[in-house]
Amino acid sequence: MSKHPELDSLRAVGFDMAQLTSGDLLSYSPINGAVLGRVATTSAAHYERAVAATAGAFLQWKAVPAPRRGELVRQFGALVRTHKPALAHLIVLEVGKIPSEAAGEVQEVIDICDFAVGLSRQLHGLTIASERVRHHMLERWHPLGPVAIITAFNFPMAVWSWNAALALICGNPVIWKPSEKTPLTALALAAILESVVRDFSDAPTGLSTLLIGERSVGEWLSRDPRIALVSATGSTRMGRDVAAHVATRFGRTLLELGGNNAMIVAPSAREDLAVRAITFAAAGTAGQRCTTLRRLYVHESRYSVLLERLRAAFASLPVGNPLEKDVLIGPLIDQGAYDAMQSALASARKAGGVVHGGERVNVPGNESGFYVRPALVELQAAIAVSQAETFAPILYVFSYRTIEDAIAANNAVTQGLSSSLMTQDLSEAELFLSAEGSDCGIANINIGPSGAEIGGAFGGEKETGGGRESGSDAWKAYMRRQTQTVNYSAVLPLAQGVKFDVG
Ligand code: UN1
Repeated sequence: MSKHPELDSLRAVGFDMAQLTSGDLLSYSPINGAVLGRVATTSAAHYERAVAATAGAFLQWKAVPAPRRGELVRQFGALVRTHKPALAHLIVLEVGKIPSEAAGEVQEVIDICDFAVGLSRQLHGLTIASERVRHHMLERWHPLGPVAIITAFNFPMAVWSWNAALALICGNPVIWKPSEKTPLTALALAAILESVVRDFSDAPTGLSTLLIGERSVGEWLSRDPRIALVSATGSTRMGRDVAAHVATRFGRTLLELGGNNAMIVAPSAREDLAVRAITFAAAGTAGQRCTTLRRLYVHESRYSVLLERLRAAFASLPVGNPLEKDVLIGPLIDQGAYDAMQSALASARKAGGVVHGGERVNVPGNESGFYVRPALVELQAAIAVSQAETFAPILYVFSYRTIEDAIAANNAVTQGLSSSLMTQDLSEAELFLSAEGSDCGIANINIGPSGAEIGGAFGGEKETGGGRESGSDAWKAYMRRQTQTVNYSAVLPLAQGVKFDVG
């Protein structure tokens, strides 16, 4: 009997957790610290073989018509639908998300596949008027080359799929280096894609590769001139290293790094909406989304009432084992996350902040898990820890007087991922969304900063890295642009009226 019968369906695609009993990398469940599996990490020799195969796969895959490439992604998405409950369960086990959020993450995978299938018939270029007689100009998009995808533990499936679904329909093979904290979710999802690739007549071997390993694997990929694009999600520190290595070889990067997302609650904000939006965005996913709400600016006229309601809401949040009914806040990923949270709270206290919550919560039977009560920290002004991203549920709360001050505070951090404003005032909303408003990649009105849909481009400015993944025209990052000029006349006029007559 399997210990997790919910996962049994995945055996059909070759994923069997019961067989993952040897290897140098251990996967722990944050729920109770139990070892879920042991997997082997990639050696340098294996890396060499894998990247050589990927480079070979590119030569074949780029010649396959894009709608046919879309068909592969359609089949993959269909299998993910079939296995959605099992995949979500695996996310609960390996990341500690509550089932509803884990299912939502798998839904993102399905949604981006649907999006990519449609896109495979819409990789539109341009026609451009030529200044020369009987000439025409075109702009076309061609496959780029092997795409490496480095992902973080907190969205162990969705972020890979945003990149992989687009990269594949754009004609590129994909190489995935998942977080060393979540190898099993990666193995399961990669097994599904591999099962589709195996049966797909025009898919070359090496189209999809999984490389399990530590930081060194990410560094090999960043330095490897055979990798056309490195798409990396994680800390700003990691992104800085990746960007530097890739830049020295003139490769491309797509970076989705740290966020420090804010919300402004204006005088006209609907209070119930604000409380729900804040609580989900700050405390949901145990504060471990890139888009998590970390700073709250409340108009001084609303401050004391809203703070009381938030204190009550945070104090009553059900924290516990995500496999148990009605739990909304699961564990932090590991002790490192817990220590970082406690050290940020200690710094805040030292700087005069008033901390509500934030303590460890004992969950009987799961004493090795790091469960915490989400924290509210009242501050008079920004301090070092409120300017940094701590990947834990800490919400720094400030009051403000004018919307201009609040927007300036929203923008006064080095990160620029997501932002939001709760208001019923049209002028404030428009100001926030204007060029004088939020400087982030994502700006929302009357919803929190997290929980983006796949249809929009996802990513942020400044130290968030500038990359855009997922919807809109993010696909262009996975292709190379070619400007073409065709002369169908019998003469050779030169552009700009240049004369160069020979013979
Ligand atoms: C992330 O945390 O890296 O917008 C991704 C959201 C999710 C994706 C988050 N759709 O919160």
